[in-house]
Amino acid sequence: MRTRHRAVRLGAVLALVASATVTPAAFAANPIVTSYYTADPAPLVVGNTLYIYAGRDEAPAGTDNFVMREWRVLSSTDAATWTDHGARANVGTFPWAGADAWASEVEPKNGKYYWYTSVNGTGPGWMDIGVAVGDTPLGPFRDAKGGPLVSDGTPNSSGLNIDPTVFTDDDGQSYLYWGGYWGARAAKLKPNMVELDGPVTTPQGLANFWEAPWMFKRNGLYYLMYAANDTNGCVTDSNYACQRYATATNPLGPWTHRGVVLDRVSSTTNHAGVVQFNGQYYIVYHNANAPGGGNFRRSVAVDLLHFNADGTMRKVTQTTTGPPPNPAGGGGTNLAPSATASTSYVSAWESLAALNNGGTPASSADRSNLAYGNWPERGTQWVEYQWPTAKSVNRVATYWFDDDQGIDLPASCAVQYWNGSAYVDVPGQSACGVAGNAFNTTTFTAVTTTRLRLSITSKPDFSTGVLEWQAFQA
Ligand code: FUB
Repeated sequence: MRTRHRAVRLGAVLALVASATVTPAAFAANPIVTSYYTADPAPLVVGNTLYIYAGRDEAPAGTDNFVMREWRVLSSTDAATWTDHGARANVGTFPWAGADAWASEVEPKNGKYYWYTSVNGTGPGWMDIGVAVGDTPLGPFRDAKGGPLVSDGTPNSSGLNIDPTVFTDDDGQSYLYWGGYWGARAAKLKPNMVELDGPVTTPQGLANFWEAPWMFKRNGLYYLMYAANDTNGCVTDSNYACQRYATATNPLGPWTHRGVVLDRVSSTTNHAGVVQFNGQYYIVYHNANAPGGGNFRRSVAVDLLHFNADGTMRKVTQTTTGPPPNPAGGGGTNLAPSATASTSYVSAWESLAALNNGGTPASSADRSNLAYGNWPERGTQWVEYQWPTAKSVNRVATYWFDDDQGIDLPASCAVQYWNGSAYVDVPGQSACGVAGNAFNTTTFTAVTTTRLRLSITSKPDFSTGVLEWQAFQA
């Protein structure tokens, strides 16, 4: 990996290019773009939209160097289908830089969007951290500082000043993390987001850190995920890398290493980001899986990320299909909280209140917002919502409970409504999904009713359960 970056440095004399204007195009499945190469993805949720900021690999086939001159933006409203917004910044955005549009991340603050980038400055040293700013997630972006935020001249900077990740805590304090060549670094940012506030620190406890940090917070716990390339449970060939992660109770650590969350991918570099969108966690990363792909012709992929009840992350399953569409909660009003729930049966130690208490489960085993279960009943059971006045409903989203004991994911389900004299299936319903660890969305022709029912049929020898059931106004 060291050789790789050095080779890039020697070969990096790149022309500036202007942002291309690209007609938005739709993509789906993994990799999410196959018409050109994308790398170093950084996700960001703004409203109902999930953005991915990514570099573009332009290296011709057979080239053993990065050729990267621009940063691009993709967006989605369901984490499954993507729109290409083209290049929104490039090395020319920074008049003091000349090449190497490496990894970046966008952070919203002060009503603006700050795009922190790795870029090769023309001053002394090699890679720097630059920061551009724009008024919308799509820009236009302009240099926010007139020079690097971090360079080789910054006291205690990393051996390779790349891969910025910015995190803003609940108290409004923002932090910058970055680094490569085994040198992780962290610093507070001033409220203006373009100056470091205090000394650069060296995070403690990030076992085998190599590059590509990604910082986030979940349930009060801080997570720092990063690329490692050790051969002790990470990869068998140190030219490749995995994603390890550590947790802390303070944004500046000390950190406790928790394990590997993403195994090696098909490219030598491994760069990832984590985001919660519509109640579901996702990991975005890159690989070499697009046609003609390679270590310098990488492609961005998206997959589901699941947490265990103790806050640890489950290892990611890398797919070629990508996650199922997840528009749940993204648009539409969830009518469930205003409904009264009832059921054919609930176990005395479980709770019907789980259905509509607004929880966002981390996994199908996550009981932190209560769980509805009907053990030891089997066969077909139901849960139901009743409203005092009729509601028009055309979509539900169900997060199933699975305790790995007597309760398993169901064999099948159906959405029904009270038509005034009987319960009947809602018309035109899409498949009633029974996947674990995600919201299963079922759409149907709108019905106006006071009672909506979820009929659940168990697998033989198991009971069933639900962690959250959302019902959306048409
Ligand atoms: O894309 C260039 C560099 O490769 C990134 O900055 C690193 O994280 C690695 O992915």
